[in-house]
Amino acid sequence: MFNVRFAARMASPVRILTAVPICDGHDSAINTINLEFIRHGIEVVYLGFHRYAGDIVRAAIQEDVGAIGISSYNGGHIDFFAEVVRQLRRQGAGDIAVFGGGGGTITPDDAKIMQRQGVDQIFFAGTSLAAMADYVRKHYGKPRKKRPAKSRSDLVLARELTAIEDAYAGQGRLKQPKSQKASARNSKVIGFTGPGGAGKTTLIDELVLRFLQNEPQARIAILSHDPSVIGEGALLGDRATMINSQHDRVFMRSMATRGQAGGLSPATESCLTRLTKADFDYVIIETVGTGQEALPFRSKLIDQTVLVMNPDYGARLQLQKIVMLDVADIVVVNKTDLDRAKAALSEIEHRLTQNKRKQELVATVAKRHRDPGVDELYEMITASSKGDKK
Ligand code: B12
Repeated sequence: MFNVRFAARMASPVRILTAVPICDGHDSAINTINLEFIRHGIEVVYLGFHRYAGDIVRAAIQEDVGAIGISSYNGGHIDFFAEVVRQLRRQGAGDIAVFGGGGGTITPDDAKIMQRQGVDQIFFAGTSLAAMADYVRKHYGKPRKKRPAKSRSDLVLARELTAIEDAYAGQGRLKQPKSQKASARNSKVIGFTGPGGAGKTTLIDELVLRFLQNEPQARIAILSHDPSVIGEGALLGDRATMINSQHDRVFMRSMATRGQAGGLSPATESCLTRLTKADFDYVIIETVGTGQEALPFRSKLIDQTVLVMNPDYGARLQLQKIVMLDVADIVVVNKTDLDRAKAALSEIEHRLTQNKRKQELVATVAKRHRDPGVDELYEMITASSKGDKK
């Protein structure tokens, strides 16, 4: 199913996480720097601006990055960077380096204090983008050591997912831990796909909020995909949209497609297998924005598929060409606050009747808090999970 022969020729890119601290909206510097890192073959998980130290540390652990790059202009850099270092160490992830910059707001004297507190490197105004990218590639791309088995479960799981991705990149052997083979499958798996810009990530984030609120013990895993060319960098930016999913009961992993067409990565199936053996009640997979021909969910592990569409798909005839409309269990028309929504819903409903199988259609406005359409979608997903969970 996966193009392993092709995948075996690529190498795992250097992987870092970048973010802007709480009470700081200066994101234009980090946006520019992210692009430069990507151009230099680095995979960048971008968490966004106005982020708590705890959110940054949780994300860095789950994403198993080599380093965290923080761009700080709000004047609180000495305490904030130190807090990130402290939390990493407290959680057994002191091997993740912390670096960053903030133009003239971080003075050389501040940087000395920060380095004494465990920060690896501060870049000052005037440093070239290429010099920073070179530094990252040189210092944060070393192969990471296995975490001791007694470490926190997120730490161990995150590194196992890295081992799986590395194996597909031809950098290691894929060894299934014994406990994995023995344990039964625990999770319901839901696959989300649809064209870019339909609002998949926002919709998933709103659904996660409902899982967290209605199921106080539930744990959720998200495997989120962004496109990348084989052996090159990628911007893994879905976390920047995820607000509710910054939560201790949510384990999120951003994956680059690393050259594979169709919406998923060569390593997705194996990572999914691993996640379904962990203690998650739900595993959500989000594909990259897909085209008309995409049928990304062929895995037997996926229990339910959701196609998320935008009402602006063009002429009615276009619907005949979208193959996911034939196979999706649930079709969501998101952004139904747009003018064309009523017509789109009626056209899609008509299109689905041709399939002569049970498919649900739901209208949502995911960007709206407490949207009744998202409530309905949540009910559809959880209603079937009660009987279908394997
Ligand atoms: C652009 C800008 C804005 C834009 C921000 C747009 C955006 N979306 O980012 C706007 C106009 C919105 C803005 C608003 C404000 N700003 Co302003 N802003 C700036 C400005 C002019 C440039 C910052 C910048 O983007 N630099 C571009 C980067 C690429 O270059 P650099 O800063 O030199 O950084 C180098 C390195 O440090 C490194 N680097 C930086 N980050 C990172 C991260 C990593 C991982 C790495 C590896 C390297 C790295 O990259 C560069 C290499 O050469 C600075 C002044 C200045 N000249 O620095 C003020 C400045 C940061 N702003 C300031 C202030 C006060 C504000 C406001 C509070 C103003 C107000 N009262 O409303 C608001 C707050 C907004 C908010 N929500 O947080 C102050 C901060 C003072 C302080 N902390 O003590 C500054 C210093 C201006 C000043 N002299 O007073 N701002």
